[in-house]
Amino acid sequence: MMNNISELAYFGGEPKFKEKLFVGRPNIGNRDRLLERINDMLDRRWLSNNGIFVQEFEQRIAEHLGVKHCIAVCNGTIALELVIRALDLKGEVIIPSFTFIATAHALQWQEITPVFCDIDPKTHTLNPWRVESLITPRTSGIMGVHLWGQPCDVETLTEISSKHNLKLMFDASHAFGCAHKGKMIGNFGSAEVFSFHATKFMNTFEGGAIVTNDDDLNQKLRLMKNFGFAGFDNVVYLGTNGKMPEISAAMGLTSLESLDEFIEINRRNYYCYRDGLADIDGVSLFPVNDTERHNYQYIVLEIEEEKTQVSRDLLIEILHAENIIARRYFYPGCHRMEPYRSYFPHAGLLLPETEKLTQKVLILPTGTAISENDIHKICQVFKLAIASSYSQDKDLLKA
Ligand code: T4K
Repeated sequence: MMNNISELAYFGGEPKFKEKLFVGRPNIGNRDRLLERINDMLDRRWLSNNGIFVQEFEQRIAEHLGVKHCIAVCNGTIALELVIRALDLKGEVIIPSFTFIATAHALQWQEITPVFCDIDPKTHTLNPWRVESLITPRTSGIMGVHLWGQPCDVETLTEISSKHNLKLMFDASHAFGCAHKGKMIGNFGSAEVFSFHATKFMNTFEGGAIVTNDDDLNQKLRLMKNFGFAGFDNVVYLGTNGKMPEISAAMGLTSLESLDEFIEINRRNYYCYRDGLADIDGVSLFPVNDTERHNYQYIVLEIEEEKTQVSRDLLIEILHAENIIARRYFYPGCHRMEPYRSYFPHAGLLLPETEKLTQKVLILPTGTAISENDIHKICQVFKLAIASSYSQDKDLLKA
């Protein structure tokens, strides 16, 4: 138990962890099963191009989500780019700025303007009423992001998109295994996109998937992800290389077998953090709706500096000194990154909630690499850093 501020590594004490604790440490399922699959793949000498692991992976995902089609691809960014193109989006598409940069880049890469919309500070997702005010004659679609696995206001966004004849898609990169009103994420809009990057709750090393209930879109996407090939020597469509390799699908199939365990551990960690941080004024844990299925993949804190008397950024430095590599996702917001910062230098004026949130959010490590004991220690560091700000050590912390 630490009692004195001088015990913090930031002030010269011993770091609480010898090894770094990362946000996004991959979950690894049953290693033997994975190696068995890799051996099987090597024996069959089938490494890519719609192999049997990819086909099985697609089928399992579609079953798990109760969705008609799953198209496995090489990463989440390509998945977004493919859907944007297959839906024929152009001109302007409304998205949140409070997201990972890939959401915006997937549009700009195809010379479509991402129009940044503010978020609802309670849900951290698109504020649908603000969306409506940003629609222009150039708007072709809306892309919501189910940030941290928190579903967007799907119903209102669906209403707005139908009223204005716009396409609606979702970046569900964070939301594999989450549900909205009893229905799995993956069933909303024209299509939804998952990322299975190493840092995600369920990973395929690198990888992603598009899910849709639309047969025509499925056909189109399958052609597009394979250069437009519809059989040997027969290209019928403009395409790219978005294929998921077999080794990724082998990892995905193995991860799917451990999904319940990953959720259980993340859930345990979430509640352990919730209890450990409960009494700290000015620190709030982003709530998870326990009545729906959820993956608990992100431990999202909001730091109110007026109450903690320690800034979010100083807390991050204090944590890093202890080898707790906390992150500021998604600071400073897409609109403050290039090329958007140069294109739209005043975008922040329409994004007051985003601007506030990017100053407050702090993400802590979770997943199968983190134990309850680790979490107790992380919470102690938090408590000591914040409690000290009220004591005689205040000047030291502010220095
Ligand atoms: N849309 C949204 C909303 C997204 O969040 C993402 C990806 C995408 C779209 C695009 O999907 P992909 O094309 O990536 O499939 C990371 C991931 O690289 C990125 O995939 C993810 N979002 C984002 C939220 O997090 P960074 O910039 O934090 O990456 P990095 O290299 O700092 O890694 C994060 C942490 O994970 C580090 O602290 C170290 C740890 N780590 C990482 C890897 C790769 C490991 O411990 N082992 C590993 O193998 O973006």
